[in-house]
Amino acid sequence: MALLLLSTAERGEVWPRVFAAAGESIVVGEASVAEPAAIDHIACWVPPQDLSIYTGLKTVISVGAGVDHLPPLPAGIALSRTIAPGIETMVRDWVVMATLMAHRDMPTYLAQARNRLWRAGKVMAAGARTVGILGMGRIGRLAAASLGTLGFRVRGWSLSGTPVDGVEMFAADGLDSFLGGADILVCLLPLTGSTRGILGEALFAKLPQGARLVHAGRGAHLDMGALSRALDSGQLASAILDVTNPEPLPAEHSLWNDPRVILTPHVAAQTDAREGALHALAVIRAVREGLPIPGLVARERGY
Ligand code: NDP
Ligand code: OXD
Repeated sequence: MALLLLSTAERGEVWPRVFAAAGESIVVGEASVAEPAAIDHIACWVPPQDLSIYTGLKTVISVGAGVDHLPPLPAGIALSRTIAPGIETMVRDWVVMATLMAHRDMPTYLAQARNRLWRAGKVMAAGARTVGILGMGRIGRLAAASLGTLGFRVRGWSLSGTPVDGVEMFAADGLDSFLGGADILVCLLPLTGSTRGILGEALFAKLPQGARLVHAGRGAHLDMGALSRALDSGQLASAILDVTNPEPLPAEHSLWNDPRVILTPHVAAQTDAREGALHALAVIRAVREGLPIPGLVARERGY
């Protein structure tokens, strides 16, 4: 039995070495599959068109943290998302960077610098602002801890509202109260049926006037038209986005030239090739030994 890897050239070089050292079998690329029935795991971003030929398939492993890009899988095939320390710390770092940039008015100062304009605004201490994090999972909790260390007040919103040390937590039904005190709103939600389009007009209207948006979740969380309108009305002061809707953002899109917006091209994190391979090995061993599968996605919740 073997894992089939459908991914980048770099992973295609690194994974076979990691698998060989662990004594596990791997096939790289569908063209190299001699016997489809011998494939019991597939690691990919884009899965094969026809999964039905892999009659022994037990798991599909997303090579990233998200799984929203994958189609629904047939019953009996488990879905695992990659759990890798590098993904989590990279996104944490991007969120800390973007939150500090939003807090210290960097969109304004970058735009001023392009026009050789020397004009100082009021500077506020981190403790004067509350950061509200939508999605307090593995990455949200890590970001909250770092932002708290920098002196920000931090509040978090999750489905369950599970308590987190040092964070004022709100459960799903507490969204309005959560938003009312979020001077900087950070989105770290997974994209599911319940969160698609959540960053829209109604949500922006519940934030304090002049709030700032930091978004590293998924492009489809965001209503881009509502964002432009909220920036124009002053309801939002700025937005720092790693993800857009669509991606890539079309060259003619108005946000490219909007002085209140900073864009990065979905680079908050990239899965390290070795860490991804180690996650896949952990999945293979767990399945073989009947243990809980690392990164298992709950089908009914979608994350
Ligand atoms: P987790 O699954 O660990 O956490 C998800 C969090 O979202 C949990 O706190 C969960 O609540 C909460 N949540 C889910 N659905 C809802 C809902 N309907 N209402 C309220 N809260 C909800 O995910 P990660 O922290 O690992 O990753 C989060 C996302 O970050 C990924 O899904 C991906 O979209 C994005 N990402 C982006 C990257 C980039 O490069 N831009 C890189 C990596 C990830 P509860 O705690 O109650 O379960
Ligand atoms: C991921 C991503 O989900 O890169 O890992 O967005």
